[in-house]
Amino acid sequence: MLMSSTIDIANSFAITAPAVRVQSIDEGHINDTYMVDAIDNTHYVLQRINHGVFPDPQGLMHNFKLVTDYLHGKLQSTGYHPLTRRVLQLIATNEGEPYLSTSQGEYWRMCPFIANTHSAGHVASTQEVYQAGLGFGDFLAGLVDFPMEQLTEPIAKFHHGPSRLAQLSEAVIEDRADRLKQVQCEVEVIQKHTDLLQQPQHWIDAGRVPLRVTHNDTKCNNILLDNETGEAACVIDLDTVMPGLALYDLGDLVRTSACLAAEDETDLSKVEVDTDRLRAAVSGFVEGTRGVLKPFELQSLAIGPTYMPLIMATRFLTDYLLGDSYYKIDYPQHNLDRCRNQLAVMKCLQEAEAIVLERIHS
Ligand code: ADP
Ligand code: GN1
Ligand code: MG
Repeated sequence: MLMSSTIDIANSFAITAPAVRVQSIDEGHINDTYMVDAIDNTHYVLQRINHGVFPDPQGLMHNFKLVTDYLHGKLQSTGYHPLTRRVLQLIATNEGEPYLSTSQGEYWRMCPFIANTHSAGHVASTQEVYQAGLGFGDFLAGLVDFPMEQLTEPIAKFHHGPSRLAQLSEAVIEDRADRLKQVQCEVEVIQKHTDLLQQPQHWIDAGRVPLRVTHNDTKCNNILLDNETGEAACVIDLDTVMPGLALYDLGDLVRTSACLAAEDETDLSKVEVDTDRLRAAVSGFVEGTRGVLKPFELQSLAIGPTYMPLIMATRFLTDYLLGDSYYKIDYPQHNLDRCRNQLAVMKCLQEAEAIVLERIHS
């Protein structure tokens, strides 16, 4: 069947009444996301999975279903009291499939729209950052007994520093978009931080930190907060849930919430750390994990706030050198601006290590 519009796509899912309106939600760098209104005044989120970024959408959706079913099962079991009350839930297609794959090779999924919530973004208040930390920590703790071997890796070696460095080196050699001359300085800065890029994998190899089911994309806007209570309501954007380290999840939250500038702010004098928000992120996250993290793992969290912006800077620069094939961009230098911004974030988060340790031991 040829699908003509997003309304047709929306009506391929088993919703309670016909979809009548579809609006684009322009947040996020990866998927195409739409809000769908149905005639009975119910609302949904419809997403086209970015097939270029995720080479195995079936595997990704397999993870999504397993993880959300598991968390729903836990929510319904007596005695489990999560801090985050809602869990995303897939709406099946009219054929009873968990997602739609079209004859054009597209993959779509639908979930209920979580109403009366907002995502905080980089302008979050200290209290919102604390709640985001609680929610992401709670997500990790909720999956502590999940059978990790059942998950596929939607993107291989997603936060693996040595691989990201190797990808950058290959992009430098290829210089496909003839941009290397502009970015020699950024390449050098990243290469100077090879030790940091290797540190988490060294710890994994030495058995010092355990792999857990982590979210791996704990940007501040990937958690919805309740508009009335301000509490963490629902963790979203589950595409990258896979084995990872707790330090990735704390690190990405700090990266996106403790600095006072947007990820693509070009006035780097605005990239400053707000130590209250930094402390709030750490306190929320650690409390949210409710004792599941081991002693060295807790200490390892301290490098998350510099490791994650370094990983992002490496990825943005690689994409810039490769001609912008991965991230959505708004203008030609967008990825380079993001890279420079993330290097500034890493620099200003150098002091975070001591603050994280102090918070953990308090
Ligand atoms: P991307 O992978 O492109 O970042 P997300 O899954 O994060 O996509 O969705 C993009 C945006 O859509 C989110 O930042 C959030 O604002 C909104 N969103 C996604 N899912 C829901 C939902 N179930 N309810 C309400 N808003 C949502
Ligand atoms: C992407 O999907 P979104 O916008 O939440 C990216 C993350 C990066 C982030 C940088 C699958 O996240 O890894 O941290 O952009 N997601 C993927 O803003 O690559
Ligand atoms: Mg997102």
